[in-house]
Amino acid sequence: MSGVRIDVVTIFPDYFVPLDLSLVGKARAKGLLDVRVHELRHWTHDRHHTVDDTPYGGGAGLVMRPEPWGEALDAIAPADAPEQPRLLVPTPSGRLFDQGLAEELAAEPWLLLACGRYEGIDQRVVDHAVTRMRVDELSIGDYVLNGGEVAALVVVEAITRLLAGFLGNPASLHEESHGTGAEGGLLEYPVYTKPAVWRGLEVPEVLLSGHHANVSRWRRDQALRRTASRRPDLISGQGRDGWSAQDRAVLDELADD
Ligand code: JAH
Repeated sequence: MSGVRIDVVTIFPDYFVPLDLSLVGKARAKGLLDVRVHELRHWTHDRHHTVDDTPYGGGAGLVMRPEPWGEALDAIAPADAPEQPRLLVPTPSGRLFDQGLAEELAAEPWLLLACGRYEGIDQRVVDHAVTRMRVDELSIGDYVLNGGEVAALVVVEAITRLLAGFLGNPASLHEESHGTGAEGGLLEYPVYTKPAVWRGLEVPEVLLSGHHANVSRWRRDQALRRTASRRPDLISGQGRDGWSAQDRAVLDELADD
């Protein structure tokens, strides 16, 4: 297992302190993951380490200047080197980052996350990078953050738990919400643990029955109901085929009311 190298470029390296903790920290300790965080201001030359300037064409806010980014990318991934990273740029206007893309990225040897701030990075940084490396502008959802750092953390964590799973406990990775495996595309069923009655609320009887086929069917029905109610886009996206007779019965019943 060679693992994944992830370089991160940011003006706020402190955002990435959590990567030393927990599962990400363990994956790093095991050699599954090699994260290197770089401070963009290292590649500035003026006394104030300026990384931003006013936008051409006017308008509010500031834009990240291209020169420090160009020097950072050249230093981390020299243009004449045979191997190049896949450049990932978090931005609200990017391609949606989902579980499928997480799985794809977990199979890459080398990723470079470029975290912008302000109104974003001068577009020529991406336009130049595409001449020598694969580039994806990524969105983790339809909301605006103050910069790409938090989105980059999300991307690193989603990838890391897949790396840990490849060696550790692959089964647990497959039966969860948004997995692309057997139950892929459905939300999780509700889960319960002891005590069997808590504040007058009972655990569903079937889960105490020991009847594994009934438990499986109940969980599948719950997952379908939840998904139809909370994320109908995930149901319609799958078409009419691909459902079992029992799945169809549940979905048809939900469609009636
Ligand atoms: C905001 C640079 N999809 C979430 C997301 C990702 C990045 C940013 N905002 C939201 C962002 C400002 C500057 C990136």
